[in-house]
Amino acid sequence: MRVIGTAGHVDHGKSTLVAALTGTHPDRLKEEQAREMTIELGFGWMTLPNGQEIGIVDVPGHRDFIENMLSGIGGIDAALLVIAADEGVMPQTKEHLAILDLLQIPAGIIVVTKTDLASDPAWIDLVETDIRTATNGTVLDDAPIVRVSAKTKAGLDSLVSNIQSLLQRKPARPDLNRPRLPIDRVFTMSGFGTVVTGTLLDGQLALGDEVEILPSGQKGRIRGLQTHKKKEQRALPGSRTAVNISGVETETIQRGEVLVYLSQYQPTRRIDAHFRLLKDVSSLLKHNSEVKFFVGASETMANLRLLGKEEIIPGEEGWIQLELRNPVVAVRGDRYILRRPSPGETLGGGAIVDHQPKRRHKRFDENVLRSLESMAQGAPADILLEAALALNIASIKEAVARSRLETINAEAALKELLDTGLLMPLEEGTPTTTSDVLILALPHWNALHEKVLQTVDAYHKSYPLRRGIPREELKSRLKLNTRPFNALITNYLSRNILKDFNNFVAKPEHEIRFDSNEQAKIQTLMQRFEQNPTSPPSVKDLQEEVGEELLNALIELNELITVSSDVIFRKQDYDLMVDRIRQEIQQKERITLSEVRDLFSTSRKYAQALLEHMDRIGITTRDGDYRKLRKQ
Ligand SMILES: Nc1nc2c(ncn2[C@@H]2O[C@H](COP(=O)(O)OP(=O)(O)OP(=O)(O)O)[C@@H](O)[C@H]2O)c(=O)[nH]1
Ligand SMILES: [Mg+2]
Repeated sequence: MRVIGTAGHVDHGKSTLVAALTGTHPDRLKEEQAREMTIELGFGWMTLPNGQEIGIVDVPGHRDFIENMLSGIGGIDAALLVIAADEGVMPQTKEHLAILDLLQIPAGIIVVTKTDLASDPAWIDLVETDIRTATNGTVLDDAPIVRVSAKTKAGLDSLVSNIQSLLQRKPARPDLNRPRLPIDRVFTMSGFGTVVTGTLLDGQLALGDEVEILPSGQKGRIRGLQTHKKKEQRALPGSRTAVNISGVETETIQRGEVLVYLSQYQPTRRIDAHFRLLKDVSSLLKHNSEVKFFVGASETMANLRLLGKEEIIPGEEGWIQLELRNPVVAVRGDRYILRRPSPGETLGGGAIVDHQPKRRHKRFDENVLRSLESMAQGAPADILLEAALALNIASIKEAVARSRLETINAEAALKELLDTGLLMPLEEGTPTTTSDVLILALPHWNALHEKVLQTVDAYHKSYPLRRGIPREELKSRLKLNTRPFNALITNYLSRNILKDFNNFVAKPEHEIRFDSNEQAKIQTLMQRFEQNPTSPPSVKDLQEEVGEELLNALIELNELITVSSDVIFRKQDYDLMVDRIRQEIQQKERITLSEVRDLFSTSRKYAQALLEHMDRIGITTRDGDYRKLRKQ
């Protein structure tokens, strides 16, 4: 699932563009409609030409509402920076762009809209030159520029195909098995109760699960889940998600709180971070400033302590420690924004380096600065996990080599990742940093697991009369090499997720079941065997009579025994004949083909097929015209 968001100066046409894309105007409040201005976040969704549904967050452009914009922009996969052709780059174009850059939004498109108001294309060329100057060196440096008019609909198709190809190129949000939903809206729905919405990150939510709202710590249960107004059993990471919670009152939940599973996250009141002060802010940043801190959908006042410096001048970077007035839920790596409370101004932002520093740091301690430096590089476990993610299925040795970690760090990282289940060994064996054991990072494991179950299920649906899917076929559908495939199947068999017969695997609950029509066919077929047990109809006849699938099912179930490509007997007739031949040879030491033929009053064809079959499976051996029992 994907979510994109708008950005740009007030009145430049963001909401009108969203309305043109989705068919629904995102401004819902009376006040918004009266003032023709977005105040709160707006939401919509659309289906791309490839069938993928995406959510859209529409933000206000007015400078007074920039904090509302911040609460919705956090989890988006791509931004549409909307610029009106008649006005060009304006103050909040720049401010929103700076915010997208500080948050390191993964992708973006620059939309020059209202082109119907700028009749001279040369003017739009000038506007674009201006835009390129503004976006130079930011996350939108090489973003495509698309010219549209939401009024005449010109250029909208091109915008949509740009959105599609942009999202196709960017990986989906990972599933880290620890969902968090930064809440950007809370409301009561009559008949249902409390509903919270947000862009889901880092994991899935499932109906019925127990959840917690942090930092307040209230517990409840998921009564309903919706994505794009459709009911779901499960919400996927990266999707706009509405959660109906039982057990928590609407009034007790604040926007900015986070919905999580129990004991997976903890609120924090102190944060270490890397910070960049924007280059066109009005003044330098001093130690001990009061600032407003924004992360996820939350905001709080904070006291800022500068580490290793007396001040940061515009355009410069540094280390900071924030003491938060109210607790927030955030983790290392999250991007944040700082604003000056009054007069309101976006100062800058960066990445959280430690979300739970143990102490108030001494400001000029070389050790503290060095440790922040190395934490910013990433903890060894994160680095190893990234390496495993990049490799997909690989040996531990390969993942460690790719991570370039020193042995001692790699050992600790490996242990941590195996203990927390973020790395899954696919094979038995001691998982040391030098071992050949194949591993898989949890998100890939989850994806592979879904795919295995789906593939086997789909096969059972398509071929209900088969015992299972051939191993080779499953392997090729999963696009796996032999070793990882075998490891995976062995693992599944040992955990009873699949069962196997020779070269087939199946879901444990799968059984061949015949409907009444099939049962009638089987009965008729068996009567034909009954009439001539030792000279039954040919395989071709049987196939014509009941169809290949049904015939194969009876063979699978051992009701029929294939003796040659053309001869099939009923199990009971086959058993009798084999026993009889065995007895005859025991008495007379040997038997000829014509004796067998006469013994069962059948033809040479059947006698020969049966004897050759018995040779093949090791009961008899041929000696000239005779068959003898094979010596044990
Ligand atoms: N002619 C013309 N007018 C447009 C176009 N797009 C938007 N407008 C008009 O521009 C005005 C502002 O549009 P909105 O979509 O509300 O702008 P916005 O960017 O959402 O504004 P805020 O949310 O307040 O920041 C409205 O009167 C729209 O009708 C367009 O493509 N052509
Ligand atoms: Mg708007």
